[in-house]
Amino acid sequence: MKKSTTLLIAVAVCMASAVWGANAFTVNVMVGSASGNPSLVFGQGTNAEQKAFPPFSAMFGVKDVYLANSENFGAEAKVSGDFSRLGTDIRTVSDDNKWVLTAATDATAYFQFAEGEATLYVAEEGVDEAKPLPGNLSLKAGKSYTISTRSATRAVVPAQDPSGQTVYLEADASTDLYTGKATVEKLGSASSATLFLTTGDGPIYLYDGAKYYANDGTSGVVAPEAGWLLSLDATNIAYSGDTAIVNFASATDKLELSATTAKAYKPISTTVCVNNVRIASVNWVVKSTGTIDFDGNGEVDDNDAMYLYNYVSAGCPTAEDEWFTADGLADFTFGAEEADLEAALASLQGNPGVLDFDGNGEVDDNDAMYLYNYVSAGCPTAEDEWFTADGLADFTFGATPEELQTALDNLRNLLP
Ligand SMILES: [Ca+2]
Ligand SMILES: [Ca+2]
Repeated sequence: MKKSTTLLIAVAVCMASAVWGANAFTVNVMVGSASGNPSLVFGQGTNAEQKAFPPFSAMFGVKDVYLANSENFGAEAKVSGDFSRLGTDIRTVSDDNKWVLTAATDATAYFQFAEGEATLYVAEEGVDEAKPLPGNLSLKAGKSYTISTRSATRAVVPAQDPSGQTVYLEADASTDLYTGKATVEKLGSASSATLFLTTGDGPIYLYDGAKYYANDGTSGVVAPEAGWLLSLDATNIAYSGDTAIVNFASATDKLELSATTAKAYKPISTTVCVNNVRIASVNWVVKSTGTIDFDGNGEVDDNDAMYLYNYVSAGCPTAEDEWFTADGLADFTFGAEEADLEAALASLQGNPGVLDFDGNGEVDDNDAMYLYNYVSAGCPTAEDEWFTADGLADFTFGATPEELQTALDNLRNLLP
């Protein structure tokens, strides 16, 4: 009985492969907004190596990860093979391939095919059934989501927590910049390392404690005004393109790195190699708390304000409240299509914490009106000094000056 069952399954799998075949494709993953640069790219069977732009999540292959990159996993290498997949994509076209997405904070991920197409399914950790991968997916912090071309796929729990390789930069209130630190263990007694730096946008400068180095090979003592600043205890930095060769300044077995940037810059990734062995990849990410561009069209406008108004009016229904559908967000909006409404609902339900703009512990009419007033004023930033917290007060009830100020600070931080 057991044998025949096995045989039946084997035949069914072969037939499925023969009928459907497996396609080459790549998918762009945008986090927090459907527009702009992808944060990640995954796929299979593509020729070009994809640069990794890891945000606060990391996607890596499971099936062939150790085989395809075995040369990167010497016995001394201290990183999991999983991570090497970030930059190289899965080359083998196979229905057995899986990609595991994990999130360190609640977020909405948007998926768009960049090349080819395939029918994809997603299985959430702790949920038995896989479902067709939607155009946008609400990710819950700490969960893993396994994407596959197989409808019967089960969620894979990653062997290594990718968040351990990601540094979330925290806001420094005194400078309005974001900062974070990482420690990389050096390999043996090596005295130098090669750093590979990748970024979605914005320049990266290196700082050795005395001089600033730019990637055109120049250096100076004046701090750069914009971009990423990466400090490290190194000397004799030779920085060109996206590669820097550095000598360790101290003989300790650790390399200390710290990064500073402004909110506007997308995540960067630092890969440290010693003697041609990758010893660590650190992803530097400005801590994201969500967005008020609920439909992900790249703008915060009247529609976003009305989605929230309608959502609050309906009592902030969660994903479990199946009576509430995306159409329930449509009142008073203009030109919002079904996809916009669905994206907005996913965003609203996926990031409930950020909607309590005034921090009074509830998402209520006042929060909806702050956003309405803020959008009506043209979403003024901190540079627009003419706009003060009082400008959020219209149509609210009982909002204190402190709550209005908290709401304004939060709304400014949530601009895309
Ligand atoms: Ca929008
Ligand atoms: Ca509130």
